[in-house]
Amino acid sequence: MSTSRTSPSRSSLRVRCTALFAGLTAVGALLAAGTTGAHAADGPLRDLAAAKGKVMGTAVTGSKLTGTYGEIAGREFNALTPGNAMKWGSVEPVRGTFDWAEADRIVDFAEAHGQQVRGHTLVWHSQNPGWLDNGTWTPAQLGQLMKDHIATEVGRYKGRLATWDVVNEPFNEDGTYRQTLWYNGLGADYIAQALTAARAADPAARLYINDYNVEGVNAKSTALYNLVKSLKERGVPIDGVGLQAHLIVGQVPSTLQQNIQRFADLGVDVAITELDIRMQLPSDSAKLTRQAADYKAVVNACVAVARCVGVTVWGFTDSDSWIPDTFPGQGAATPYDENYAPKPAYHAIAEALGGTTTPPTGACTAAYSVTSQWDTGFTGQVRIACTGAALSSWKAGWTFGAGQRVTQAWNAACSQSGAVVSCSNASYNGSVPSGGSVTFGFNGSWSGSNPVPTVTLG
Ligand code: 9MR
Repeated sequence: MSTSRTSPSRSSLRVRCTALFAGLTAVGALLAAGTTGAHAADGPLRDLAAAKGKVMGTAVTGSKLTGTYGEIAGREFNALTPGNAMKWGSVEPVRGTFDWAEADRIVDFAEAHGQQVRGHTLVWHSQNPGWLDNGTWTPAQLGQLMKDHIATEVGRYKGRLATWDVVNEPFNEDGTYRQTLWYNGLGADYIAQALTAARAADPAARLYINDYNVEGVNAKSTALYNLVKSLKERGVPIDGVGLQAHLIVGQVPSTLQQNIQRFADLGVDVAITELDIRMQLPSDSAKLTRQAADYKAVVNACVAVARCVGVTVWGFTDSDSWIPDTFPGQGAATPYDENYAPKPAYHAIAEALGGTTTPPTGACTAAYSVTSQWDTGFTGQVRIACTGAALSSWKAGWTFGAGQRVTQAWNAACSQSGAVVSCSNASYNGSVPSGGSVTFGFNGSWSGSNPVPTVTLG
């Protein structure tokens, strides 16, 4: 389970105001610009992805593959990953008693819709059956159990699955091996043994190691890198690495593309396997816009590297996401809302996959103006206005370029640290409806010059 990234993200719609009147000293001059985002007109995502030679997948729950959920899953995605249906605890809850119903349903659905299936997952420390977790096994018994499980499950779907997440989440955050049933019983070689068994069971399936918090260059991803390198050197069958990408709004690692590239340079494929980007609830248009930019950044990074085979979202609708149960107060992490309406993130994915954009349909803008100025002081104001979009709370920030300081503010709470000013709404004016506006003001000091800053709205 991916729970190590726990800090809540700050909502931060970035609305850049263009400096039309830099060096302004006159009264009433205006700076404004910015938008909540252009919408891609097109879809389905699977066609855009296919045109780029990429996979656009989603995790699914087999029992839900009817009605609107089924329509979207079939229409928009060219790959499916069973969210839970192929885990050991699902398929063999009682030793020797198998339940393939949901897994079969997903594979059948995928074949009927011309979709790949990513098998998930064979060897993991979580969601194992009780009989396995609670049993007492010699290393030999444990190794046999693992190989038999792989032979049974991979064998069942031989020739039908494109890919398997053979080993899931083998590392700790510091890059040491996670102490699991498998590691403790078999040592680190359980990974090579599992991959070898999977290759034997289905020589055509692409075999992956999959983990979370390995999206950027860090200790954990470097441990994974070193493992893949050594497996390749030893001739162990390893075809790819899965970067799960359970991310937080505003926190896409800046080294994502570089990290994808370094794995690709080892001669393996890379897939973004479980993408979701969570936020503190409630969502608002600013957070959703920032989330869209984050989705776009992730898809862009994959598109930019030839061996990145594609992106899978971990559930396509907020009504089918693991986030709210695991991170109370957080959610809205997927590209569709709970009522199956595409969110800005959906359009951002489409754009990153080469979809054409149409003019913005909604925008909130911030306009900074100096309303009066005297020898050492000035009065300024910022007007936030929305058209075709709305805000339920806001923050406006800027960096003064010439030593100005805010001395007093009204209709907002402002603080200044160095040159950086941050203002947030008062209790009574956080809401800016479509067609509405809010203005706050401040007094400031200046000397020499009083250039107009760029305002970021969030
Ligand atoms: O989405 C899965 C959720 O329904 C399960 O309750 C959870 C249990 O750990 O597993 C979720 O999927 C996980 C995936 O299999 C591996 N990476 C982390 C995912 C989120 O926990």
